Amino acid sequence: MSSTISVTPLTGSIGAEIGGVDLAVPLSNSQAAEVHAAFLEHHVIFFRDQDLSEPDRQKAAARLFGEPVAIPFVKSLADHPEIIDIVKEPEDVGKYNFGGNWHTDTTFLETPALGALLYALEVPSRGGDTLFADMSAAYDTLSDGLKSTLNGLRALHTGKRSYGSQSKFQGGKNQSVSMQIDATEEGDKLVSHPVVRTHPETGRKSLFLNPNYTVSFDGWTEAESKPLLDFLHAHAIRDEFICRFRWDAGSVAVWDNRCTMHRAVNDYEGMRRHVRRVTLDGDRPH
Ligand SMILES: O=C(O)CCC(=O)C(=O)O
Ligand SMILES: [Fe+2]
Repeated sequence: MSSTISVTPLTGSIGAEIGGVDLAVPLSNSQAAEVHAAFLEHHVIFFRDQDLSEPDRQKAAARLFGEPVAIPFVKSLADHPEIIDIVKEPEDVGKYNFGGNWHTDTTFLETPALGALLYALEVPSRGGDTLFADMSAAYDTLSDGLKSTLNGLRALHTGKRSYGSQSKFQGGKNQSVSMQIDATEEGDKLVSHPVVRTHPETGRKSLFLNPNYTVSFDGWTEAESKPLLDFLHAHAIRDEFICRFRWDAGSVAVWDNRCTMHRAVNDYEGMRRHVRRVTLDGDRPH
């Protein structure tokens, strides 16, 4: 079968830019299959010069990868519970930057997101890049001894520092001008996930931990957990496992949240950035 799309890897491990695709119209079956295969192989894929400013079009594009789903705590678009606007205004200087710490989305839920499709409507003239880390490369490069230890462990995840009683948003504080985050007691819930997760579509193993939401290994104290969690978090963001995406208006990123972390770089104080996310429904990690 001759290929109609181009796939240009960004690094030796993670990320590829896809060309020859217009996400605003339905893809042929073979194009959709090639795009999906690139998503699974590269863990995060990027498209340029797209027009998904119509929310229904963005959701239709996201359905190439999974089923759009609403997420708790962050205010969604009116009429589109599966879409959130992520906005930093020029006057949001010094405020919390959404997604600004290394994380995997919604691991505080029993069924964390499969992934997300992020579309850029407005970007600063420089800065505001997003970093992505390959958690299967991070797992593969551990020693056999540590791998076998981690395969027997589970970890506890919670949204309490972002969306619960320890949230900096409690009482409406620290909100950026154009976003609304509702921190509640619901955010304090703890959920347990395996530390090593097997990808349901590729069968590949990856580390499933992140510094934002993982608080301890299940059955260990936080103090006992911290040294090993710190080691794993530092290991996971080694240069070799990371790519960095420079956005333009019209750029799209789609990440596989089952085997990656990401982080929004906060280096554009005084400028506006507006990206829009469709979150995809995930399954229970195994
Ligand atoms: O704004 C970004 O680049 C990413 C923000 C984020 O963490 C997310 O959309 O899940
Ligand atoms: Fe995120």
